[in-house]
Amino acid sequence: AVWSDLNAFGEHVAKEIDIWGRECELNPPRLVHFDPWGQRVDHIVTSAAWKRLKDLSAQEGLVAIGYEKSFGEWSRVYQMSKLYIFSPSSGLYTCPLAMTDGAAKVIQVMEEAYGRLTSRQPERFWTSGQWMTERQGGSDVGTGTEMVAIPQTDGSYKLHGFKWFTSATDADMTLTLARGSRGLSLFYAEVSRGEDGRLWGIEVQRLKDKLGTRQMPTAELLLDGLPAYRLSEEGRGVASIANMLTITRIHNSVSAAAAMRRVVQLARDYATRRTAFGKLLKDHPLHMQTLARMETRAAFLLVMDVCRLLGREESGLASQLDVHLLRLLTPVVKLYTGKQAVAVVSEGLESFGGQGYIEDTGLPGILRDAQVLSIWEGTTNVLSLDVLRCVARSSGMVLHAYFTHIKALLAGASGVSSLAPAVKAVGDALSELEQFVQIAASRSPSYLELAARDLVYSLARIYAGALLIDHASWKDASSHDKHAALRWCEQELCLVASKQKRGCYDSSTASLDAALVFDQLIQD
Ligand code: UCC
Repeated sequence: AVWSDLNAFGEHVAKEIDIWGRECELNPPRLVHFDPWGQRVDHIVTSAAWKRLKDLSAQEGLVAIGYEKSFGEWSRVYQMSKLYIFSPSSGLYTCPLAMTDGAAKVIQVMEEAYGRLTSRQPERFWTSGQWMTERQGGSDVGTGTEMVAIPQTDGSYKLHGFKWFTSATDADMTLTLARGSRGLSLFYAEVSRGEDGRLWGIEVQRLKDKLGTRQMPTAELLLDGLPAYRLSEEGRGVASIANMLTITRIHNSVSAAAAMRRVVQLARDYATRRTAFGKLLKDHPLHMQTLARMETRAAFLLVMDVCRLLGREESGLASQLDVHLLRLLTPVVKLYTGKQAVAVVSEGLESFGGQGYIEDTGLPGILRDAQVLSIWEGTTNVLSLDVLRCVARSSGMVLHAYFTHIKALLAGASGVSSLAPAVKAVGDALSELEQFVQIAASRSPSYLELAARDLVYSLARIYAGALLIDHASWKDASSHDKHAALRWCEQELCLVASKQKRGCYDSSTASLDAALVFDQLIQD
């Protein structure tokens, strides 16, 4: 059933939806502040294609599939596979879907709104925003949130403040953080209009002029008495929105893997059509080497493994090991695939030569949109620190789960002789990583902070290696599955260990880094 749905949807994407996605890029949203009679209306005008994509998202169950759970623990893998097919042609409609999915996860007790977010009926379907970023920034939301929530006599609240960055602002509702007497809490608010046509409690100040994601409206909002309901306990806002962040980070990873695959497919196709220096690009070994290095299988497996774990958790089937792995891998995979996407898409554009730089090919937009993947939903550094925090908060149990699972995957492939070099490489890297962790555990927090990025890259590369090996040792694996695993494992897998040996995280390093950045002279 899943296979036939994915096939049919793929056909639809290729033949029709892709054109809608392109239309969203060519007809970006605009903001109309006043109607012809001078009344303030703050209308975000979106293209017909954008609206069609909303209806389609409901009909295809792009959020609903994850909640209907018709395929039990595999429902998330199914839903995210569908989004993977959709994403590069979606005109960025995947962004409101990500937030809608995240909100659905958080508000399951609110029957009406939950029913709308997970509906398959276009006329009922709602999308949700996630308004977290204020003028102080979007990373340190704990201290940067100034929005206040004023309690009302009926138990509801009114929100007052300024949201500096709200994505897909044409949403029907939102989740947002605001400050009450006992710190930050999580609030639910609907976006609606009064009889005079004005938005209730909201003024849209302006739309953002962004590098990419231009298909989607992103706005600055002044909230002045927006009616809202508190969802979390008072002061538990960040912890409560964390569930939403897990979902949006997984969506981000799906989009990153999909963007990479799209550009690889385009580059591959072009190589069979374009002749230079007397032969097709595909017959130039150096060109083929370049495309072969734009590896996407590892990213795909990383993403789908996180979806597998999410599905297990949501079906009540997750072991403690699964829960730990999901917590650890969500930031790891978001961070790693986001960075990979920028590099792979950039290389993909270059493989088209000058044409990769020309707007009407549609190629530059892929790069612009890839750049956001490492920024929103937590930058690379913020997520690296999130990994350190989840290791500390679990007293190392998330890492224990990681080591245990990889060893099990490697054991499953031990009988496949053609994979032996890859199995050895991952096994050696894992030992190095265990040694690193033992040494780092006794060091200062600043030591760990300097190592955080390299640690997460190592976690991602080693885990991807194990997944590629596992996939290649499957009975139906092809020769290129094996080749992909061997190739991946030829790179430096545990860079944090080699950098540690070179003293890269020692106490003197931070001041040397600063001296380099600011051209300061150093005393010998
Ligand atoms: O909204 C944005 C753009 C919208 C567009 C979305 C579309 C994306 C889809 C794309 C598809 C195409 S951008 C906004 C982005 N902002 C962020 O993502 C926030 C980044 N910053 C962080 O993640 C930080 O690490 C913070 C805000 C979580 C750190 O704040 P705190 O206050 O220092 O937090 P703590 O102390 O670390 O954690 C507070 C509580 C703890 O629980 P308790 O109190 O029970 O111990 C943590 O365990 O929250 C819990 N917690 C988490 N739990 C924190 N992070 C997590 C987590 N990731 N998972 C589970």
